[in-house]
Amino acid sequence: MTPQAPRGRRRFPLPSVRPPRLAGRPSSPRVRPPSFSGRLHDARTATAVGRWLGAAFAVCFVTGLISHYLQHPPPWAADALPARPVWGYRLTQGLHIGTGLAAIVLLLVKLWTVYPRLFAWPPVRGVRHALERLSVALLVASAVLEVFTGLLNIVEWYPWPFGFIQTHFALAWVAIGSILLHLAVKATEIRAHWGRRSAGTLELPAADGPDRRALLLGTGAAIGVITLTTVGQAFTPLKRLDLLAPRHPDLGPMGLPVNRTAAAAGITAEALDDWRLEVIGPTPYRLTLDQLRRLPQTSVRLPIACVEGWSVQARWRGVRIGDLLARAGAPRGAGLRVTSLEAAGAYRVMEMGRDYAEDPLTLLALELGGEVLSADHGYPARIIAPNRPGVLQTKWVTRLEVL
Ligand SMILES: Nc1nc2c(c(=O)[nH]1)N[C@H]1C(S)=C(S)[C@@H](COP(=O)(O)O)O[C@H]1N2
Ligand SMILES: [Mo]
Repeated sequence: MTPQAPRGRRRFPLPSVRPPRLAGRPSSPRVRPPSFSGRLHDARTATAVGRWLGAAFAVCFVTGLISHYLQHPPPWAADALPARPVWGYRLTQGLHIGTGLAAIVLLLVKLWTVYPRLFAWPPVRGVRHALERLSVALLVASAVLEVFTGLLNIVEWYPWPFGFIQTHFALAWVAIGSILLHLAVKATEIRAHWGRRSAGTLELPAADGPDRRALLLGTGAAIGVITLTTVGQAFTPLKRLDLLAPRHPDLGPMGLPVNRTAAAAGITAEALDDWRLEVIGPTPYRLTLDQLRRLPQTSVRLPIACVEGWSVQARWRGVRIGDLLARAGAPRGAGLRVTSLEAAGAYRVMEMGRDYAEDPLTLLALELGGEVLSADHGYPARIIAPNRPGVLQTKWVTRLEVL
């Protein structure tokens, strides 16, 4: 509580952010800057919200990098990617979407807290100040674009001409870079306002009052509600609460969501009629579906974890990829290229490093939940591997190539 504030009528005589002295301002009686008072726009509030926002962005950035490099590993890293833990990607991508959604709330609150600074006068006080404002503009623009492109991606809406993946990836670096710059520029202020009872050096004592507590609690409550009503799409014990999730984990053919249907992928009945699995390696061979079914079958429980945040564990049955590769005379440690029957599409061809190819849980699956795969889940055969993004669980597989 502000010591000098009279009880009952809470006035804040020295607002932390107010349009600074009007010196230099053209004296037009009609242009009056709005005046902001109270703790909700002060540096302590900005710091309190900012550190949660920073934490959310940090987790989102790291999990985003994990997702990116699992999908696009540099050549030297492809064989080093681990197939364990089986739930690894499910967890990191769940965190990516969860912290991304939380960051939207935090970003809006943070912008609201600091927006009075837009009215600072004069707008530029020198080179240093100009650079600082420029860096904040970059931070705000990149952070806002980043979270909103991510949000629209999880609902599969792409109202823009640029590619989502490249843009989201590049903006992540811009955002994280400008956050680090912002932290460096604001280090003194952040330090001064970090603690609960921090006294503002330039402003009124920044002790918490009911107004700030209400704002922070409200922000926390909004994040809690958004998390609880979406996290069930990946964290299935809470699936009954996932009212706001774009996907429900068991809504779809065979109790599993589908992103790309057989029809969308142009998989026709004729194409499936003379389907063969072609395996290319030192001793190439082809198999019909019946021949494939007569090979030793393995059952595994593995999740499909979509980059868009939903994930579901399911029981898959099929032939071990390791067995199929060994039969083609693949040397130990070989990688694999998988091609789908799909005519076009970003996920038609997929490669996996040796850790995945050799893993006993990696299957060319023919069944899901004890039934033959449905067309939308990749009939007649699809890849299922542990600790992999959903986009790499290729459906309608027709060719395996030893690398
Ligand atoms: N050939 C092919 N396989 C694909 C896709 C695709 O577009 N084409 N989509 C992938 C994506 S994005 C996901 S999340 C999983 C979903 O598998 P499901 O439809 O069986 O649930 O399949 C993957 N396999
Ligand atoms: Mo996906």
